[in-house]
Amino acid sequence: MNIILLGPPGAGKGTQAQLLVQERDMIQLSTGDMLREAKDSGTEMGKIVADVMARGELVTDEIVIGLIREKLDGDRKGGFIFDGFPRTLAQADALAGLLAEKGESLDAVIEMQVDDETLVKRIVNRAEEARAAGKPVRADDNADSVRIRLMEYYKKTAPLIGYYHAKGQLKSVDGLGAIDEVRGAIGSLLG
Ligand code: B4P
Repeated sequence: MNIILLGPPGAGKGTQAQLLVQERDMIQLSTGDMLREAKDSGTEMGKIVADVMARGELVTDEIVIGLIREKLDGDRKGGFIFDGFPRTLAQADALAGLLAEKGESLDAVIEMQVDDETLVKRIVNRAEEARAAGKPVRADDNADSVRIRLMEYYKKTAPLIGYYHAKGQLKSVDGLGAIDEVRGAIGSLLG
């Protein structure tokens, strides 16, 4: 099974992807995690993406598609969870091509619906919790970056909802409940 978790920043894509990994032995492909890893390891690519991410903007399609292409060559176990990818129509087209090359297809695109006020609260809360625990705070978890992340989402990523709806692959869940409730809703959709 290959699925996409689609939704605005802070919708809980990463949170639910990790639960699916535990329950279904799937492989989580989080472009956000891959980019943060590149940034922390100080590679050339990491230097290029660090400022873009801190501002809350999207990294170029070329870089992100390259990262996903490499991972699709690896182990697939119970299938892939695309977490935070695709985020543009160009990325969605690229993913369809990459999967077709491997004789694979998408089983579902799960759109996680959460209102803007809750998203901002969750992200600010994550920053506060990290600070209180003496842990590093994500460079993009601040009010200015969150505003830009939301603008980027509505401009570039939200059109994917119509794109996948037209293909008959879109399923939506209410992402407002507690983590366990959202997990249950996704589980029911996937069967
Ligand atoms: P991501 O790492 O994908 O981060 P995100 O969208 O902000 O988070 P997510 O929805 O996974 O929320 P999470 O579970 O963490 O992207 C970061 C940046 O990387 C982007 O802005 C961009 O610059 C770049 N990037 C990534 N992919 C890209 C792509 N394909 N193309 C271009 N650029 C790309 O949850 C957030 C918080 O809410 C957590 O604290 C969590 O504990 C909490 N939470 C989750 N579910 C909850 C629930 N049900 N109730 C209460 N709290 C909940």
